[in-house]
Parts: sequence; structure tokens; C-alpha cells
Amino acid sequence: MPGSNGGAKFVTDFFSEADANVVAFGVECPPSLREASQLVEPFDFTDRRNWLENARVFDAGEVKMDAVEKKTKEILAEKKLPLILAKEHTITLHAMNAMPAGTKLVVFDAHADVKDEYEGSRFSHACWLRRWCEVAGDNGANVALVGVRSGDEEELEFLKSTDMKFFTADDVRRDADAVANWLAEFVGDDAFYLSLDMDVFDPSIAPAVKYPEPNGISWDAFLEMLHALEEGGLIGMDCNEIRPIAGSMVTEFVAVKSVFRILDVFVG
Ligand SMILES: [Mn+2]
Repeated sequence: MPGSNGGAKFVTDFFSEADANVVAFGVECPPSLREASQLVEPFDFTDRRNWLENARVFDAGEVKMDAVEKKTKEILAEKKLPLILAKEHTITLHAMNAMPAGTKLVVFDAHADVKDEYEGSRFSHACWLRRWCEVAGDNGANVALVGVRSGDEEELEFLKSTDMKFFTADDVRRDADAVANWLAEFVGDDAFYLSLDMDVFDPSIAPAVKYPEPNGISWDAFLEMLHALEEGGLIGMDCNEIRPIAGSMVTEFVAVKSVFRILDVFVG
């Protein structure tokens, strides 16, 4: 059984690090996500194409949170795509620290993640995007947040005080084309980083997350958003916040299929 020893790699072990054009690494990545990556068919029946046709993935294993920036920089220096599989969304702050200045950031997330402090930390999963706005020093102008539907009044006021563009899941549901057009314009053909918090999806298709929020985006809407970004140059990505549910790999399969599709659109 794939992964029954807990040692499954993400996708394959066909490629060496030197041969790969995508280098995956985990930061407390649930073993079930790597297991699912061995079970999902990369051939898509709708597109009639192998979504991994151009991606040569190497899984470098697990990395500690405080080594994410260094590891990401090393992968970028090799002109490869870093693919980070993480438990906590905080890793995006570390990954963005490794990106060239001015890199655009597209975040799919149910949560605003712009609290000034959460559970006694200013660097928690609920604060990372606010910290990034401070670090980037651009008042959020290079950030787009898609699918948000949870946060407090103070977070909403903060978002409104920035130049960050945010779209609720309801905005996507009402007029996905308008959101897609805006995203296409925002990214253009620039370099960008994509962060996928699995709770952006409706919990009916991705229940295994720490903070499930009702009325999330659909699979079709997600595909439309990716399509809108296709002229952009993806230079880094992550997939995060899965909390496995015993006996169900639904969320892991959706996560893997999302990653495959992203690699299909942006690699090669
Ligand atoms: Mn979230």
C-alpha cells in the first residue's frame, strides 16, 4: 500500500533533485497528503491531458519552519519551482521572504489572516498576511486575497485600510468572471506566488481543515481563477492547513488535484 510505512514521497521518486523542475518539501506535511499524491490520476478526463506532463517533481522531504526561507531561496537559485506542503499557513510569510522584491502574491483562503496578534503570537497562522504587508512595505498593493469569508471587524478595517484587493467567496459565486478578469489584470505576465489554504474550498469538498467555513468556493470556480492567472509566471507555491480526518482522504485528493492543475497551467 502506498505510504503505509509513512514514507511516501509527493507524487513520485522518478526524478533526482538535479533533474527536477519542481522541488517539493513539507513543513509538518500530513503523511496522508503525500499518500494521496500517489493515488490521484494525473491524467484529467475532462482536459484529456496529463496534468503532470511537464512537471518533474522531486520531494526533498521535511524542513523545519525556521529553514523555509533558506530552502526556498536554494530552490529559486536553481531556477526550479518551490512547492511547499505545510500544516500552518505561517510558512507563506517565510516563503515570501525568499521571493524577489515586488513578487505578487495570490492567496486563496477563507480567512483574512490579518489579525495583529493571535493566541499571544504576532506570527501565528492568523497574522501572517498582516506581517507580510509590513515586510513588503507596499501597503498590500501586490496582494490579492480570494475566497475570504471569515475574520473580525478589526481585520476588515485593516484590509480596507490597505491597497490589497480582496474578494469574498460570495463575490466569486455572484460573478466569477469579474473576479477572474481582475486577477488576470492584476498578475498580467508578472512573477507571482500562489498560496492555497485548503479552507478556501467549500467544506463539502474539503472538510479536513482546522477551521472549516461554510459557503466556500467550488472546484469549477477555482479552475476558472487559475485559468485567469495563466499568463503570469508562477515562481513559488504552497498548499496548507490540512488536518486529516481518520478514514477520509477527500480533502487530500482535492489538494493533490489542485496542485496537479497548478503545475499543468504554470510549468513547462
Ligand atoms: Mn484559512
